[in-house]
Amino acid sequence: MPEIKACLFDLDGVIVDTAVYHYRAWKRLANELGFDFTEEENEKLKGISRVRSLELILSWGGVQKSEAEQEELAGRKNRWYVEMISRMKPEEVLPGAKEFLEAVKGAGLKTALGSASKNSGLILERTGLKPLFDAIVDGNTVTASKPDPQVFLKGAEALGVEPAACVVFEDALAGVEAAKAGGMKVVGIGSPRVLKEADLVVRGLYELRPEQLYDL
Ligand code: B16
Ligand code: MG
Repeated sequence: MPEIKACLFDLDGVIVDTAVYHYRAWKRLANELGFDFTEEENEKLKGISRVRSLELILSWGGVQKSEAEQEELAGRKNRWYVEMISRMKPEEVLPGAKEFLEAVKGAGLKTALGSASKNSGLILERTGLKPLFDAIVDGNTVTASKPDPQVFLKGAEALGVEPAACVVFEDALAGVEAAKAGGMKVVGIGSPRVLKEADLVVRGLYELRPEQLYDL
């Protein structure tokens, strides 16, 4: 087994908690369309692309829209979402995330972002984390969503590291499955009951030290 050389990070739920902003924007959209949207439903959208999220929300609300209308609705939601994330601050980085990124870089490992979001650039800029990533692969560069491994395979390729020498950090089941499908090690962030396939599950990056990555 090759030695670990790179870390690939999901964004929402691992580095920052943008789910709360997604929730507010989707709820406002659902309410405008005449139905409600719960936090439980929002949970099911973690790691899911914007287009697919809207399809699910419309089906839960029992509403049908044409493709052109869906494009307009997704755009409307995104404008509200961007308005909120434009005000994000470095203090919103999840506990231990910045320190862990600095520690893995200090240990000589490469880092990449592997996110479904098309807004990852803005989030990394607002939180001051951009310089800590050697490569960024996100919703703007991928054509297949998690659980397809494309986002992580592209990250490994951008770093010039073989997949087996990469560790992925993921909070969503689809993301853990994507990493496994790509032949990578995975640290799950969340509950071991949900993220069963992960090699190790922790509550947050604050619980981890780079040395632990060599024993996965
Ligand atoms: P956007 P991740 C995902 O981020 C979110 O978890 C998911 O809720 C969102 O729909 C998706 O990004 C797309 O985001 O609308 O900004 O393109 O967990 O893959 O970092
Ligand atoms: Mg996530």
